[in-house]
Amino acid sequence: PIDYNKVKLVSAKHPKPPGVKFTYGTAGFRMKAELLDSVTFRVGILASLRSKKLDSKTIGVMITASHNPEEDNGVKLVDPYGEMLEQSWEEHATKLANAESDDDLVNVIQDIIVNTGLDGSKDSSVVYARDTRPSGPALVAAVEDALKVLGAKALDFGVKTTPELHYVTRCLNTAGTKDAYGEPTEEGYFKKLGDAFRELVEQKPHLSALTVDAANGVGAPKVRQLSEVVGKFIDLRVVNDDIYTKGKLNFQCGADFVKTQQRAPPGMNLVSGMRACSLDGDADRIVYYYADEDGKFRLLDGDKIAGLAASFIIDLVRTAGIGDIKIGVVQTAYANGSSTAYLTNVLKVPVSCVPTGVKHLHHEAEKYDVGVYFEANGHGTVLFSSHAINSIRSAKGGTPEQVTAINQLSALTNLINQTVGDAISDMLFVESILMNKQITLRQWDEAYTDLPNRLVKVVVADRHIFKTTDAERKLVEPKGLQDKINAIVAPYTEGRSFVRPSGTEDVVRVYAEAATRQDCDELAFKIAGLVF
Ligand code: NG1
Ligand code: ZN
Repeated sequence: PIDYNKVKLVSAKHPKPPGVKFTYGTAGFRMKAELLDSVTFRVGILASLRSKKLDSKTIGVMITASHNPEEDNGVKLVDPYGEMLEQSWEEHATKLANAESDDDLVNVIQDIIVNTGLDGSKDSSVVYARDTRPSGPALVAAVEDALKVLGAKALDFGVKTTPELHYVTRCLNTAGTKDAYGEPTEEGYFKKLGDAFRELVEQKPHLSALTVDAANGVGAPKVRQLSEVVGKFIDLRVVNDDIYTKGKLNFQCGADFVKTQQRAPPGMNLVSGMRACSLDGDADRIVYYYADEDGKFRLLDGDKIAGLAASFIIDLVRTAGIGDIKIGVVQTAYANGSSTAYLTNVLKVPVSCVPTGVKHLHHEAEKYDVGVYFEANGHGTVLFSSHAINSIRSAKGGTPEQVTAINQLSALTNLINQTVGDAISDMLFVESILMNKQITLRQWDEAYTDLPNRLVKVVVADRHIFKTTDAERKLVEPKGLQDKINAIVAPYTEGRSFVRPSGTEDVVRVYAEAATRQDCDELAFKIAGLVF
């Protein structure tokens, strides 16, 4: 049973900053690190409660603020199979974080116990990890205090990428079952990826070196470790790998910088012929890029990865002769209009549009046998249903081509991290496709031409007054604003624009695309002016 007096005593060492209102958003709790001590302690408590609720299955806790500045941090929970925390528990998280006093905290814990019908006397088990942020160790200590006071089994997974934590959580909970996902260790993770990658590319000629911008984050040491496993097949050159100098994390580098600035990180010296990609601060996003013959920067973002992935898998399934496999792609409103047109008209694959946030994409992708989902910013993965996996594993194949395609599909189910978007796994996935097709980044890029687009942040007094519908593509509130947006967009050729409140920052985001760069910028400017 839970010793509430002890909870209060330890909670007193992790006091809530008065007056601050916390919300468990699309990326868990995320803000300036100095505000997070009490939140992280309480998330530790929630992790233990969640484990008790789920028959002592292991729950994951990740401490990271992804692509956000180094002085920020964040904390989120991972459910037993590596998914995001079940939505109904987000509310419990928010209530726990906002309990003003230690007594209130105990009341909220007791409410959660009653509300969810969990048995407080059950054992609990929690695995946790952090990225390279300097604030990480202190926040880990806060989680550990919580686990100790609740008597939870605590597994410190150390400094890891977010997707590694998702992976290990699933491994721990499936060990010894028919759904076993892999060895619950970092070595197991790299071995699983490495074996699958080798299977896919062993016979293929090598490509030129790939420069990997690791955002001065946890991706740097991890890509180096990966290199030890796959170095025979792929030449990885890590840049922006300084995880020790203060202030460097995500600063003028990384996937978010490259995607939003639409340029290479300064200092990379991207020249024509080079192949490059950028990870974000916790290595769950990746974007590719190159310079064309004129030295002009060209981005291959999450939409381009989704197109490449879908086309490769469609071909494999067709060649393998496995019928009855429904392939679909899931995007958000931020997907470039040209990518949606390419998927729909050229690949002829069904496309769904869902609200921003991985959980929405993930759930929608689960509706297909093979569900490809990517956010334009480079976060995404491919999900294989158990029907798809069984069909692939039981397929025999009559011809050598069929056998190869079946083996490749089977390897893909191991290469792709099916718990969450994973920059390292996605990078190997992309590389294996490029090696199989023997194509350059430029040739990949030729599938379709992006419409010029612009994403702007607008700081407003209260972003919560903005309410959206239709997968966030239309505003329902403030009343009348959507009509004004429509009127502004109407005259622009291939014009599209929408406005939504961010779920991770205190801003409203304005997205615009149009046939020309000038039109697009003008459109974004006008719509931002409306919102402001
Ligand atoms: P918000 O702040 O809700 O726009 C951002 C990204 C999402 C997602 C989350 C979680 C954009 C436009 N939005 O969400 O795609 O990645 O962060 O990290 O890139
Ligand atoms: Zn991230």
